[in-house]
Amino acid sequence: MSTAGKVIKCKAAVLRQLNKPFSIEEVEVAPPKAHEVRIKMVATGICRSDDHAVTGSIVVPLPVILGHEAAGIVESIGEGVTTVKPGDKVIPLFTPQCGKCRICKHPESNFCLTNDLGKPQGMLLDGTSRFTCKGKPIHHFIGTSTFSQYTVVDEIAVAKIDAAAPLEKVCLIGCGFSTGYGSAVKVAKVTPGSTCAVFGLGGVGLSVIMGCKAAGASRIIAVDINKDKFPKAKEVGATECINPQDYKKPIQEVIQEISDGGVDFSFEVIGRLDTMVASLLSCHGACGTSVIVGVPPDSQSLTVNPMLLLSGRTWKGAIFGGFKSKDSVPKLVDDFMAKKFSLDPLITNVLPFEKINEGFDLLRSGKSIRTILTF
Ligand code: COD
Ligand code: ZN
Ligand code: ZN
Repeated sequence: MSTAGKVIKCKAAVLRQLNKPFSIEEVEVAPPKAHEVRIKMVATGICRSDDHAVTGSIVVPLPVILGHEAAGIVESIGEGVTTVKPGDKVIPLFTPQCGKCRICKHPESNFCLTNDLGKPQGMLLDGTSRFTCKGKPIHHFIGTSTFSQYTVVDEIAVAKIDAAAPLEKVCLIGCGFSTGYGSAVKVAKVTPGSTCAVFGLGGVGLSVIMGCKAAGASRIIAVDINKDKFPKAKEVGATECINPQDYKKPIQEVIQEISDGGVDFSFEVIGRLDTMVASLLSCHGACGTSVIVGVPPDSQSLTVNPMLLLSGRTWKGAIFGGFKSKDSVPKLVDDFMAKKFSLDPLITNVLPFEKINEGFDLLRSGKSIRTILTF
């Protein structure tokens, strides 16, 4: 029996209080309104940013259904939807692409003005929620809310992908992989033969390494305080791995010494102010480019000496690897299907959705790269 046009009752992981486990609750998911799409979730990754929302270092309105790195199948569509249809395999897009705003029209930028990342409202574009629990509204999370058996997203926040794609793998293209890979190939524009340094070897940092390698970097220096991350970093392309705790001097001095004054491209993929400065100083003062990938805890800021940039450095950052999401996600899935990169090294654990709290424990203990929850 078709569920189109009807309210769907299903299970979702609801966060009601900061720093508390998720509770699996029955929620009601309203049918999609005009220009919206209801999706049956098949697989979702657990990203560090979801955990940042749990701890409050990313501030979002509660109660909320988190999750933003996922893949699923369209269950039904609202009026006027033309780019997806029921049965299509799709990836939700936490950075939407409206195609109309100044940023979408800009050839290089991707941070569409309709995004809900800066000052999150926790609602769909029309300012309302499609989720209720016992009649009370639950907030959306960056327009995606994938920790639910069903979710509703705006049409500008969903991309149709290859019908043959394995959803339990390509879900990572919804955030971690693309964020890292794009930071190397699209934001930094890593050049063949160059030297790179990557700070932080979680799922996103490893994806940066894959991007550096794909772009032809000849040296990739991987930096982490957890040496257990080194074997995997080498597997995906790091040529050397260093632990700042093994040195008395600051890590940027170590990197400058081993790279003739500084690397060509450096990446901060941790989300800490001190490592953003260390990463900046690790790239060459006259010709280096440093990219910020991590988001620091809410409202923290940095003071830097302008001379660090006047000497010729470039300092930049981007969300979602600089990719225009609706255009790029289907192409990244095609590249995955054509075996241009592998997602297997990023997937360390697969758990049923109900074990979401176990998945977060694995992330917090540093034991997992990515846990995929399957529905
Ligand atoms: N020095 C070196 N390494 C460190 C340090 C330190 N002081 N502190 C922690 N680390 C290492 C950890 O051991 C770990 O290996 C790694 O840094 C971080 O990895 P994860 O697994 O915690 O995180 P990822 O890879 O899943 O995500 C990292 C981001 C920085 C990308 C993420 O936390 C973030 O800030 N995302 C926001 C960026 C974004 O695009 N957000 C939108 C949706 S994600
Ligand atoms: Zn993420
Ligand atoms: Zn836009």
